[in-house]
Amino acid sequence: MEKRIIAHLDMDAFFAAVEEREKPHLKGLPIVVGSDPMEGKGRGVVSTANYLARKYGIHSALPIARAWQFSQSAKKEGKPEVVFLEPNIKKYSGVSQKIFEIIRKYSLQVEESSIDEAYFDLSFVKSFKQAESICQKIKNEIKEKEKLTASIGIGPNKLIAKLASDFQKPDGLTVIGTDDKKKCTELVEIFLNPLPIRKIPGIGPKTEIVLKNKGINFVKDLKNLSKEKLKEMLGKWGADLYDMARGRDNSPIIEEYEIKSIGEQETFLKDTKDAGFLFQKLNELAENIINRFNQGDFRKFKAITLTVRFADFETKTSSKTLSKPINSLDNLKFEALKLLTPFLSAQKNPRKKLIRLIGLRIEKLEK
Ligand code: TTP
Ligand code: MG
Repeated sequence: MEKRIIAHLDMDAFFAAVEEREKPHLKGLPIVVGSDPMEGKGRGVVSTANYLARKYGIHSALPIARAWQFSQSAKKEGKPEVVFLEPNIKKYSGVSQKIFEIIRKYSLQVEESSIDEAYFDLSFVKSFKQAESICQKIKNEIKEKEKLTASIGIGPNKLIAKLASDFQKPDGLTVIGTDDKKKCTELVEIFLNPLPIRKIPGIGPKTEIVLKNKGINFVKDLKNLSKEKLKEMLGKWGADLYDMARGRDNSPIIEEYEIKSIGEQETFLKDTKDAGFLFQKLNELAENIINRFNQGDFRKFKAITLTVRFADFETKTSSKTLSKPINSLDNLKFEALKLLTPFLSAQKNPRKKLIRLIGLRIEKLEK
């Protein structure tokens, strides 16, 4: 295989950084973007926290009520209180598009892998040094035009680029690689060995526990396990992990993902069984989904999935594939209602549990 030079860019504290840039009076304060904390009674989660708020122990996906508690404790210690802001996804998507446009000036092969992340191919420049100077230019341009900082990692593949972009956040530029193939492999190994296993994409909290129970804490420990052993422990994915621990990854840059589904969900302020309320919320979800569907270039959809989370967090889904594809709001509302109704009776809710969240998703989109 030809030598590759791959870069990965990840914006720093993205939602919070955009808010900070637009509200100069927030400079130097801890900021959390997430659902309304309602003075500690809020039930949603943190989308992101800026680096000052992270010092309080606040991070993405933390319950917003916990974030509120952390902020109150900090206040008691005489530190500034957290500024809580609600997300404005439309605004962040706009900024995201501008960032991707800047990257596209320097590379023709770009994979937008999330709202604030992209992989891009720089193999055409032939040297890691040149790739580094291009990435420095990208960072400078983002800083100048968008007043935001990004972290970029460069490596011989997507795996190493992604790990490298995370290595010196915020405002980092990390190169793991060199033009000599053998030396490059050595550099990659030196970089990977001491990383905690949790850093490897795909190792989540559950796999982490399985591996830690076997005394595997760092990437270098992973290398003591044969491919067969890893497969036995983790299934087919174990074989990929065997290669990843050695810094090997051939996955290509995927320029365009096909949108496969459109979904929305809502956690209620209070757990409920009120049918009128639930039907109204379901209608609102359907309206938002149809709006997003109409903005895209799909014409019909054929499947619908409803998610119900009960007060005790038990979560159930119910799906229906239609005999004929549909596209109207009324049809979606009607089908969604049919999926929800059994959860309000003994049929799918025999213990009459209250409902905490409902989610609706349309799938099998057709052009
Ligand atoms: P991340 O890149 O994971 O986080 P970040 O950009 O805020 O911070 P970092 O400097 O560590 O990269 O996610 C990008 C955005 O996606 C983030 O600003 C908010 C949103 N997000 C959520 O809404 N919920 C989540 O659980 C996560 C992880 C991110
Ligand atoms: Mg980010």
